[in-house]
Amino acid sequence: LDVGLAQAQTSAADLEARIAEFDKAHGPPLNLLERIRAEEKPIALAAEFKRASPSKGDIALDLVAAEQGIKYTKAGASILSVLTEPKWFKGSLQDMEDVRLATEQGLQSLRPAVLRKDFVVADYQILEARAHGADTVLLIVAILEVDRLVRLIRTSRAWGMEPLVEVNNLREMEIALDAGAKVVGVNNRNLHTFQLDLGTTERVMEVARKRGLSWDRQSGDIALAALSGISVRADVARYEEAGVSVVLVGETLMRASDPSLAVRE
Ligand code: IGP
Repeated sequence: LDVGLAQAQTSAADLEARIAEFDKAHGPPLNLLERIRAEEKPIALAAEFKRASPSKGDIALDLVAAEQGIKYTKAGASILSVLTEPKWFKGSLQDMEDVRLATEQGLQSLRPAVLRKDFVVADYQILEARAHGADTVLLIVAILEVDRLVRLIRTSRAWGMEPLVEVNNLREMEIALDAGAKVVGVNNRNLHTFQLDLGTTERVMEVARKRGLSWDRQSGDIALAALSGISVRADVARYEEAGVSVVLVGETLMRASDPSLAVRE
């Protein structure tokens, strides 16, 4: 994947000033692990704003990010994942900031955590995420050298964010856990082949089990999220059964005429 890093870079000092400003107006970011643990439902929902994708093409180009964010929040989402990658997913930092600002108050006692969904490979993207209202960022093991993954986890935490670390197979899960990831997202879709296999999540969980780690949602050592290809209630039930803490749903909710109904179904 050509990850389209050609966007203009704002200087680190500039971003740091913007983060300070943002925090002053809107408060500090939510910790992802704590936000997941605070959810009372048996499994938390991460609802994704994704206008298009490389595997599906255009999905819903004209949805208004702020409105969709409000719908997701009213439907009970604990996390709002927003694509910011412009080329393949037709996303933007503006979409993410709009979602954050629209879901800040009054909709739920605890607002949903906002996730920057992008190909994060450099520290400045983490600062950029924070400056635009993200509570957390996605770090994808498949596209990062181990040293870089470790560094990006450290940078995220230094800026008050617990990252979501994405894995697609057992080897990547070993790397994520070695790097100290606390919230692991298992992508059921292979990033290179686009092949979808909902059993990926359960298979990868075995690595944590073998290490003696627990993923109980309220008190586990780690939290697990299942990502991609989740479209019906039975898929959610399956992961709930396996003790997964979070399901992330994109395309299905973007196509739903009423996302809150889709969540119940
Ligand atoms: C969402 P779906 O099948 O519900 O639309 O999948 C999500 O998993 C997907 O958008 C995703 C993604 C990513 C996108 C998972 N990992 C990494 C961009 C980059």
